[in-house]
Amino acid sequence: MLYHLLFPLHVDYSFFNVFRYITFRTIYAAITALLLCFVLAPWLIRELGAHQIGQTIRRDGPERHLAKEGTPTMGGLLIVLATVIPTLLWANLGNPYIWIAVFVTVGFGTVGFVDDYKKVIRKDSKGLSPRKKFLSQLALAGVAATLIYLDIGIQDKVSIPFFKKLNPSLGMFYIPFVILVIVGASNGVNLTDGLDGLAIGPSIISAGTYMMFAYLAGHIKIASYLQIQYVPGAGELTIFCGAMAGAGIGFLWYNTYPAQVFMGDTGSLSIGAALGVVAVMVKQEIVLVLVGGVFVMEALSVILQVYSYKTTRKRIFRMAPIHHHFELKGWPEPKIIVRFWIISIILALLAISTLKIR
Ligand code: 57M
Repeated sequence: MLYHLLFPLHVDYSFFNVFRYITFRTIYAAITALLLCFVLAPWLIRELGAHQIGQTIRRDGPERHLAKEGTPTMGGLLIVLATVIPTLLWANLGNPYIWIAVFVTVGFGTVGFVDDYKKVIRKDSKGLSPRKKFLSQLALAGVAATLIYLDIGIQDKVSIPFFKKLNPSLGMFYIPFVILVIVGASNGVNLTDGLDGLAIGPSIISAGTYMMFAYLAGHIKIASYLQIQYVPGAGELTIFCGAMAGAGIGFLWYNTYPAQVFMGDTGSLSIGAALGVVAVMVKQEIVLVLVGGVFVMEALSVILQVYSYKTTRKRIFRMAPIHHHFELKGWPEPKIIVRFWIISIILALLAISTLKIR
C-alpha cells in the first residue's frame, strides 16, 4: 500500500524513487514486522492469559514440560499478522505471487487457529480431527498449486540442487508435487514446535535464506549469471520473506526459553506452508529439504520411530520427535534448542552453496 501511495511521488520528489527498490522495501517490511511484534505481543500475551488461553501439557511427555502448564498459546496470531500486514504495506499489490503467499499463510493459519481454538478454548483435547486437518491442508494447498500452475503459469520444471542443467518437467505430477511441498513443510514445522524457540529459530533462518533465493530468482541478470531459473516478478517475494523473518525474530523475543507464549498450530502450520509455497514460486523447491533440514529431521525421526515400533516392537529413539530423545537423555532444553539452530545455520549455508557448486 505504501508502495502504491508513495512511489508515484517520485515524479516530483526524487527521494521517493527509493520505494522502487525491493531491497529497501524488504528492510522496512522486516522492521515493521518487528515493531508490530513488540507493540502487539505484550497486549496479546496479557489477553491470552486473561482469557486463560493456556497450553494443557500431555502427561506422557518429558516431565519437565509440566512446569509449562498454562503458558499462553496461539501466539501464531502475532506471527501471521506481523507477516501479512508489513507485506501488504511494502509489497507491490499488483503482484500475484504476493497474494498467493498471503492466501496460503492466512489459510493454514486459520486451520491451525480452529484446531487451537477447539483445544484451548473449548478444552477439547483432540482439537480438529487429524482427518479434517489434513483434508483442509490438502484443499488449501490444492488451490494454491492450481493458481500457481494454471493461473500465473509457473513452469512445471523443478530445480535439482547441484545440477545446473537438470530441470525436469513434472507435467501432470506438478500440482501433486506442489501440494506435497506445502503440506509437508507445514507438518514438519508443526512436529518441530515442541521446545521454546525450537521451531521459530530454523523458521527465521529458512525465511532469511528464501529472502535471498527470491531476490536472485526475480533478477534477470543475476539469475542468468547463476544459471538458475528466472521467475519474472518473484523478486517481490523477498519482501514477504523479509516480513516473515522480522515477525519470527519479534516472536522469538517472547518465545525464547523460558517461553512467555507458544505459537500454537496457528503459527506452526502457517509458517511451514508459507515456506513451502515460497520455495515453489522461486523455483528452489527441492533444496527446501536442506534449508528446512531440521524440520525434515524431526519428521523423519517420527516416521522411523513409528515404522520400527510397528515392525520390531523396538524404539530407535527414547521418544520421537527427536528433540524429546535429547530431553530424555538429560540435555538441558536451551542446549538442544541452540544446537538445533546451529544445525539449521549450517544447512542453510550448504543450501546457499548449491547456487555455486553445480
Ligand atoms: C505438536 N506439540 C507439542 C504448542 C505448540 C505423530 C506424533 C509424533 C505427533 C506429535 C505431535 O503431536 N506433534 C505436534 C507438538 C506441544 O506444543 C503445542 O503444540 C503447538 C505446535 N503444534 O505451539 O502450542 C508441547 O510442546 C511444548 N512446547 C514448548 N515450547 C514451545 O515453544 O515447550 C511447544 C512450543 C507444549 C509444550 O510442552 O505443550 C507437543 O510436543 O505436544 N506427538 C508427539 O510429539 C508425542 N510423541 C509421541 O507420541 N511419540 C511416540 C510415537 C508416536 C512416535 C514415540 O516416540 O514412541 C509426544 N509429545 C508430548 N508428549 N508432548 C509424546 C509425549
